[in-house]
Parts: sequence; C-alpha cells; structure tokens
Amino acid sequence: MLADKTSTTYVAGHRGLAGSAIWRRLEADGWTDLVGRSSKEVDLRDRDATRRLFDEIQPTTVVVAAARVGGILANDTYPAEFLSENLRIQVNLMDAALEHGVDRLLFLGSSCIYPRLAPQPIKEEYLLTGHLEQTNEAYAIAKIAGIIQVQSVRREYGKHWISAMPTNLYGPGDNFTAQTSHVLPALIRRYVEATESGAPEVVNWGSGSPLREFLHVDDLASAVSFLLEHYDDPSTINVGTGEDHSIRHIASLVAAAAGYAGETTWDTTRPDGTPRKLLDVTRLRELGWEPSVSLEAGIGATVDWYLEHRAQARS
Ligand code: GFB
Repeated sequence: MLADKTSTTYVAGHRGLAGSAIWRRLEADGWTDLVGRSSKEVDLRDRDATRRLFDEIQPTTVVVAAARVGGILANDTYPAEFLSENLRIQVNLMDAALEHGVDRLLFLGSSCIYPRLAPQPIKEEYLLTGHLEQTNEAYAIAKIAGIIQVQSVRREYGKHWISAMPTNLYGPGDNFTAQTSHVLPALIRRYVEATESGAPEVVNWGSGSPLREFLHVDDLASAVSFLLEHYDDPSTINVGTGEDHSIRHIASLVAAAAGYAGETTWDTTRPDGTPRKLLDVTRLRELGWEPSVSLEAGIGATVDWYLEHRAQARS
C-alpha cells in the first residue's frame, strides 16, 4: 500500500500556497494524522532544528511543500538566496526523512526545471537536456537537485519517494506583494486597486506575449493526494492543465474579473522570462487524474478571496 492515511504525515510548508491547499485536501480525503509547523516554529534551513522536529514527530509520510518561492523579479534579484535556502530546506528534510526511515515522501518542484527552449509540450524526459531560463536558473538548479536526491534515495535505499512538477500555481493564500509575487496575484492586486482608484491605465511587466499554464492550487492538492495513493516511479511527473495562454490574455481575464474598464499597457523594460513552458500531462492523465477548476472560475474565486482577505493577505 503506497498511502497509509493513518500514518503520521508531515506536510512541510503547510502555511504556504501549495502546502495549505494540500493540507486541506488530505484532511478532506481522510488522512487522520497530519502534522505541520510554521517557519517561526521550525526553521527548516537549520539542520539541527529539522532533525529535532523529526525526532519529535516521527513521521512516516512526508510532503515537501516548503520552499522559498517568488515571481520572475524575486528569482532574478535574489538568486543566491533562492539557491541556498531551497537546497538547505530540501536536503535537511530529505536527510532527516531518510535517517528516520520515512518510506513515502513526495517532493514538489516546478516547471521551470526544464530547458528554456524545450520542445512543447514538455515531457518529463526533457529534464537536463538543455540550458535553463536565466531569470530562475538558481531556483531551478536547487529543484533539480531535489529530484536527483529523491531518485538517489529510491535507487540506493529502495524507498517509495516521488517528485511532482507543478506548472504555475495560483489561488487563495497566495503572495500578493508587488515586488515578489507571481503574475496572477500581481495582476489581481493591480487591477483591483486600479478599479477602486479609477486609474485610467494599468502597466504590466514585459511584452504580454509569453505563454503560461496556470493550475489552481486546489487542483495541485488533489493531484498530490492522488499521486500519494497511485504513483511510485523514479521519474518526476508533470502536474498541469495541458493548456496555456498569453500573459496578455490572462491580464484581460483578471481585468474583467476585477471590473476594470481602463487601458492596459506593457513595460517592455521588464523581463518576459521563458517564452513558453507548457507541460505535457499525458502521464498523469493516463493514470486517471484531471484538473477540475477552470481558469475563469479560478481567477474569479481568487479575486473574491483577495477582496475578502487582503488585510491579512501577505502584501
Ligand atoms: O509569474 P511570473 O513572475 O513567473 O511571470 P515565471 C510570468 C510572466 O508574467 C512573465 C509577466 O512574462 C512576466 O514578465 N508579468 C506581467 C508579471 N506583469 C507581471 C507582474 O506584475 N508580476 C509578475 N511577477 N510577472 C517564475 C519563476 O517564472 O515562475 C519561478 O521565476 C517559478 O522560478 C514560477 O518557476 C512558477 O513563470 O516567468
């Protein structure tokens, strides 16, 4: 049995966008012994603190959703921190998990691990076949190291560890801080504020032409729960919708959801990042999983969430 829902299951990063959704989903799917710690309670960059946590909780299943994440500007501005902190967090977690004999572990990566100019849609086997996108190379290298650690532990110790690569995520609980957020929360905040202030123009970053695939975080969580029950293979597995859209189109959807009627222009001095990174999700679909939140519904619900929670939202 791959997933023992009564096992002590540590969700690392359970307060983040992905981790909090995974926690909600596992709870709803009948997992009875979930454990989480905030970054204030346990600093996972600290090896001894991570070890002490494992000594205390003795998990038998681990979900690695803890990471330092951010949008294109944050990745481009702080590569040293994105590399070092992510390497430390995941190595500390996986070393402690191995020392404690954890048999089932799921490591979350990102679609930016694939080569910048990979053929589209991107199959899992394109990993390490070309150069990475410069703006997020440091983060991607850390995540690739995580995948290799998962594969190495499987090969050397026979553990049922797996890794999953989600496409760009969005949803409730996201980071809405202008300088560090991903594009969807940035656009939601910008268009909501422009609507409220009656601003005649909104200026977005880049050319608007890059294509991105967006997955609602509740769909990611359902995929994680599904994979814990059904997937056991050294290859990473893509998690996405199989559909992408231009950033320009995404901006028009957010503008409509926010009720904005003014102009949108594009600041091309800002980086576009990779031109396209559409995941090939054939493997996951063949296993029997599909997303259920449409982009329009997901954006609408996230705008509503932001309006209701913005006082407490990270912004
Ligand atoms: O979401 P985003 O920061 O991530 O940007 P990436 C996606 C696209 O949206 C880029 C454009 O072409 C941006 O130029 N964009 C337009 C904006 N306006 C904005 C804005 O106000 N804020 C932001 N952030 N973008 C990240 C990686 O890449 O994606 C990470 O850096 C990670 O490593 C993550 O993989 C999922 O898709 O370009």
